[in-house]
Amino acid sequence: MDFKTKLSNITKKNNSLVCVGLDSDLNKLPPHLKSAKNPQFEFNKAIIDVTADLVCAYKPNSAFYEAGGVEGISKLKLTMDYLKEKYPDVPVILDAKRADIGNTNEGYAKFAYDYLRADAITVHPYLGKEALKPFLDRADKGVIVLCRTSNPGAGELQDLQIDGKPLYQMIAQNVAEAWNYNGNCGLVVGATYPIELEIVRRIVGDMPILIPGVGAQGGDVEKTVKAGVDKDGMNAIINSSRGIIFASSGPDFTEKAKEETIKLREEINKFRR
Ligand code: NUP
Repeated sequence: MDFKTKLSNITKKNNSLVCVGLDSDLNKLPPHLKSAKNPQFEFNKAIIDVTADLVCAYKPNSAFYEAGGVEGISKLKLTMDYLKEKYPDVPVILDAKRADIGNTNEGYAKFAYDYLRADAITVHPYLGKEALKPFLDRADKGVIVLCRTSNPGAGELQDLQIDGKPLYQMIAQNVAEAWNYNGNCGLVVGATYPIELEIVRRIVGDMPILIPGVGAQGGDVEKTVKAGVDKDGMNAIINSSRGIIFASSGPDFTEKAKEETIKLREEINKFRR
């Protein structure tokens, strides 16, 4: 099943636009887990088991696993395998922001889609459509392109004017009109920029938009939802990582993570059309 259909099915089934970010920084794990054999995996498994019926996606950020070298990657693989086996209907987005020349992208695509079995990956648009072909050609998998990121300095390049339009709008337009030939593209727009989010939503229709920046980065949930959903109240993947997974660092971390996920899901649903 392709990424967009999978996303739509689980959004309806779980009545949720919440994506839980599995940014399981080894240094921030609850102390009682640090002595476990596979701490990052045990942590993820515990978070996943209490949230799987409350989310529309999971998004592990590769950085927190790459930081641990081979050991870290093995915990990411264990997490991906666990999700595929136990919760196959929940899509998993590998947040790795890859992109290189086409030949090299073949390797990145194999790692994300075939080895890790991710349903989607985040990529940079900088090398253009031609280079991204190894991702874009995989009709069954999602390609989520950075458009207007959540960080304070996002505008330095992304707002540069080209033919009277900021670059991020050109990217949204190109992805919607040319890159999405398999219907498998999405965009990333930060919750910290609701005005830009609304503009991007207008450009791309019902394309999925991954929206990080609520929770720890302070994005406003009401503005995010109103600007980010499509006309049917769908296709916004609203990510919170630290705000959910590190809500508590004690033995009650699963209960707190569940509580925060429910709270965010309910708040989002208040503002969906
Ligand atoms: O623009 C972006 N902003 C952002 O925070 C694009 C992203 N992919 N992210 C990622 O979302 C970031 O790398 C992290 O994995 C997650 C946000 O985490 P948190 O601020 O909710 O803890």
